Amino acid sequence: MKITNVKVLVCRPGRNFVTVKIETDEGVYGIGDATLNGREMAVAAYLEEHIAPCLIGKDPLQIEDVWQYLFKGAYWRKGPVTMTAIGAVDMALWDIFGKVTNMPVYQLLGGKSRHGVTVYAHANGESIEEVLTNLGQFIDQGYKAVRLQCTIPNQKGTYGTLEGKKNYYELQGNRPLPPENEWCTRKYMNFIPELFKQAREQFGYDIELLHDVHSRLTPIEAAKLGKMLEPYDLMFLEDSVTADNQQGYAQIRQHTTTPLAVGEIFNTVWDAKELIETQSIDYIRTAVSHGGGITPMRKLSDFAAMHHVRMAPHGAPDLSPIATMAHLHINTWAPNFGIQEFVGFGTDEINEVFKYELNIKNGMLLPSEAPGLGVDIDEEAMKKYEYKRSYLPVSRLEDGTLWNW
Ligand code: CS2
Ligand code: MG
Repeated sequence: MKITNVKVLVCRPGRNFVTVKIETDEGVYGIGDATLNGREMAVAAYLEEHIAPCLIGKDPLQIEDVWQYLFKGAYWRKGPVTMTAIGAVDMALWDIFGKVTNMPVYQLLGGKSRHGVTVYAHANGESIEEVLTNLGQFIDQGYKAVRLQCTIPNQKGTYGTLEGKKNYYELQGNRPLPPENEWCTRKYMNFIPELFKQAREQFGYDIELLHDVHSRLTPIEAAKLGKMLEPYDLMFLEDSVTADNQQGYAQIRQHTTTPLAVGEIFNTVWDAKELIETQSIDYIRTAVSHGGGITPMRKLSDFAAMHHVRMAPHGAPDLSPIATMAHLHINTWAPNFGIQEFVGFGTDEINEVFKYELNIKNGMLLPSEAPGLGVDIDEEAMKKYEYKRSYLPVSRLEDGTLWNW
């Protein structure tokens, strides 16, 4: 079996997605998600110009060797652009492997470790009242875990919430230049414990609650927040600090028992090595697309399991349904699966382009039994939705200092 063609497809059904399609001489093809939010065309060019020519003629079932070839063979390792490109190719090859063997990818990884993948929903709002109304609705729908994000009073533009009551906070798509948000740590710290206090008062302790700080704090501030939130028993506090300096998490750890999660911008297992080895985190959030594919996710999962760290892959709307389905397979298999972020089912436009079936029951996604990843694309529909340059916001302190968004 040989790879005969590699297509790089860019489209914008409401937001930008980059998709790789790998075709073979036997008519079987595989697809992978190569979307890197706000830097889409860098990955598309990397794939088209630097990866595609090397794949023609290769055996698509030599998945490990192709992965090593693209990682080691480029000399320039790592980084989000490189690893997202490799990740998409790797996903597509696992998809082909599944189709050729007529098995779902979770089966090829080692089979089912569970009958369903528990997810957490997003309850966002411009006031505590609004967040709690949304939380109540998710509980009624059977969700077992919900992330809470609320607009911080007197602060312009808060992560995870959108004016105009849009649910998909990053689906705005059309941002010709990065919008700017404001950040004030004191306003945030003064407000956020109250959100969780009221959530627990109203809904009790059966529901798992989560929160994403989006890297806005320093380690000692994160330690303080973790302590303040201890009475409200979070499942995890996400990205309280950037992990560029992995030792920061050890510092947080010394002060609080609030479980910690990080990793959605990680590209390799090396980004998490110290965090995992020192057991400074509880959940690793690396995504299959940005982390180089299913092949390294499997290694990451095994490495994390040895250190009591569980998998909680990133699941924001900028991951296409292909990555969502790949996560579903990894999570069905991974013995140390923790939880999956889930922002809901795609919009009509997204579902016109990506063909997949997601079944949710009692807050759990059920494994897909289709061969391969269980997702397809409609290339004709993709043509209707042209790419438009778009950016994530940037963040500044009130005095103008550029901060982590
Ligand atoms: C986030 C993301 O889902 C999350 O936890 O942190 O929304 C993130 O901001 C985007 O995926 C960036 O593209
Ligand atoms: Mg996050």
